[in-house]
Amino acid sequence: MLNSELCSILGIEYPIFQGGMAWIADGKLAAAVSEAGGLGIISAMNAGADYLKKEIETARSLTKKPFGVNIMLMSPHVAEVAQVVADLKVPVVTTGAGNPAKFMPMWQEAGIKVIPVIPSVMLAKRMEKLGAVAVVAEGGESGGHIGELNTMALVPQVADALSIPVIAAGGIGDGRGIAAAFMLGAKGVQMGTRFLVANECGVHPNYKAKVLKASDIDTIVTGRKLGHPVRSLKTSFSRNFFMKENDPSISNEELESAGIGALRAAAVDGDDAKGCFIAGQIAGMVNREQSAKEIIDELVSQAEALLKGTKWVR
Ligand code: TUI
Repeated sequence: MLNSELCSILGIEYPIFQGGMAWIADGKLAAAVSEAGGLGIISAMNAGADYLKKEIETARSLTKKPFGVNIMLMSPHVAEVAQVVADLKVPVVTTGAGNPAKFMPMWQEAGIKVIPVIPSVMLAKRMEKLGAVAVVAEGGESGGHIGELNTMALVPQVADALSIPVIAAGGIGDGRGIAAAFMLGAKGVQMGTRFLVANECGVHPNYKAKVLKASDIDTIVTGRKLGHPVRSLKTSFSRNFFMKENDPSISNEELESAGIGALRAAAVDGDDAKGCFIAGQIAGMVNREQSAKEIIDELVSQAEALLKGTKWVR
């Protein structure tokens, strides 16, 4: 059985996280992944306290196993959702798109295991010092907000610098990616795009169809000029955004306003013209819909076959 110290730290069967995809990863998807033995993660995204409380309740009604909440630190509601996870004592909190330092004492007091997503060694070291139980090292192959480094370079450097476990994310689509991540020093993986097409994922059908159809070169990074690069599928919206970014007559304010609501338009409405369909570079490997359990079982059996004879399979 595929296993690492992450499993005993978190009380999960397999060291596989489902990424906290904004507007996509809800209580139902998180519960399905946790039930299958991984760690399901609810995205608090840009919503307020009421949305998050409802999704946590849903997850708790569907599974007794541990699950996590991802807090997007650029959310306008970050303070209130940070309080909700503390009040409801969710087992695990992951954070993204910023430095969670100011919330960590409150979460730790509530007994929450904090696992920040980090794009660099410097931030990883800071998080370890502040008491993070692990970090997710996310490379630029991933969908969404990305840093400078890719997974192949980032993961071993973070693993060398820390004594807490490192979870690799970005560019992992199957058991080969998991085995490779372990070879780079990771003790677990986080995957988003692969779980986006899970049967239990309630994202708009147009979104799933786009991921299923995507090839290796179908993602693009926009937002570099604004200081927050985001990887998404090539669509009329993202190509248009990319063109605007490279047009000096268009201001940053105008660009920012073009991006508002784009994640929701993709995930909830499946809107081709206004939506930002976030996905990672492995979208080209995701070609069929499966249940969360089928995905986890397949990943585990592929990774076990490759890692047989190592200490990660016992
Ligand atoms: O956060 C993500 N992926 C995301 S967030 C998102 S929603 C969004 N909305 C508006 C603008 C941008 C994004 C969609 N996808 N992944 C985790 C991640 N965190 N990647 C990179 C980082 C990160 C970047 C800088 C973490 C910390 C950080 O720290 C800078 C600092 O403040 O020191």
